[in-house]
Amino acid sequence: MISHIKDISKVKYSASVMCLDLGNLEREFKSLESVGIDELHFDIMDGSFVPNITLGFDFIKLAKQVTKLPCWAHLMIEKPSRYLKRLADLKCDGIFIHLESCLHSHRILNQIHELGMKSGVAVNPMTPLIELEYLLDSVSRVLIMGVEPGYAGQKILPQTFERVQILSRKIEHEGGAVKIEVDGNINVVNGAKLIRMGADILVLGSSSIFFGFPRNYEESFPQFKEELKKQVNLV
Ligand code: S6P
Ligand code: MG
Repeated sequence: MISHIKDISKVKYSASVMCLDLGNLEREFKSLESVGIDELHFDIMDGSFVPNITLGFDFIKLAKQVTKLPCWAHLMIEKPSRYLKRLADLKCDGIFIHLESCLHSHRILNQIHELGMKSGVAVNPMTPLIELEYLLDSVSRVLIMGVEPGYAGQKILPQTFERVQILSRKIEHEGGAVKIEVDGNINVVNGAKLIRMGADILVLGSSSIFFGFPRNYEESFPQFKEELKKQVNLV
């Protein structure tokens, strides 16, 4: 595997809120903040763009009340422009829109910026990367989906690694500042390969630290990072 490693100490970790213990959310948010998670990732699904329905705005509202963690909304919905203002009012920090859900993505990205938020574009595993061609100057991040969106607990699709590598090289070649975030089945082995391919931010879900009750992030998060560090040098 041709490596394109970035400094692992600069990798950021975003917690997938749909994988938290939803019955104890306030405690969960505070606990993730105290162990040093970098930010929260809210999967918002409408049952139409994806077959599942998950988190709504009140989850972001609660997170903003009880933590200082940055909140990113991953909008897996039709017509995402309907909800940008609502998210801005909640002080959501960033929004991912799906390339596949927007006919006029540039306009929507501008609206997100005008509302004072950061923007990202999410791409499904089967969408050719060439479709990002004219958007890289307009976003802070690209969210590469390692799985088809809709559910936690899926297996990463093998092309994800190459896709991250191609995108990372392109960004570097063009001197861009866009960050690459990856979402879906981030375990130690996949996470390490993705870091080597050029990932900057990893979305953590059921494959990494969100298992068992009660959750024990004091133990699982440092352990995950430690194992990841070792694995990065092995793959
Ligand atoms: C999937 C969603 C993701 C999942 C995350 C779960 O539609 O966008 O953010 O919540 O992938 O992680 P895992 O480790 O269960 O795949
Ligand atoms: Mg997501």
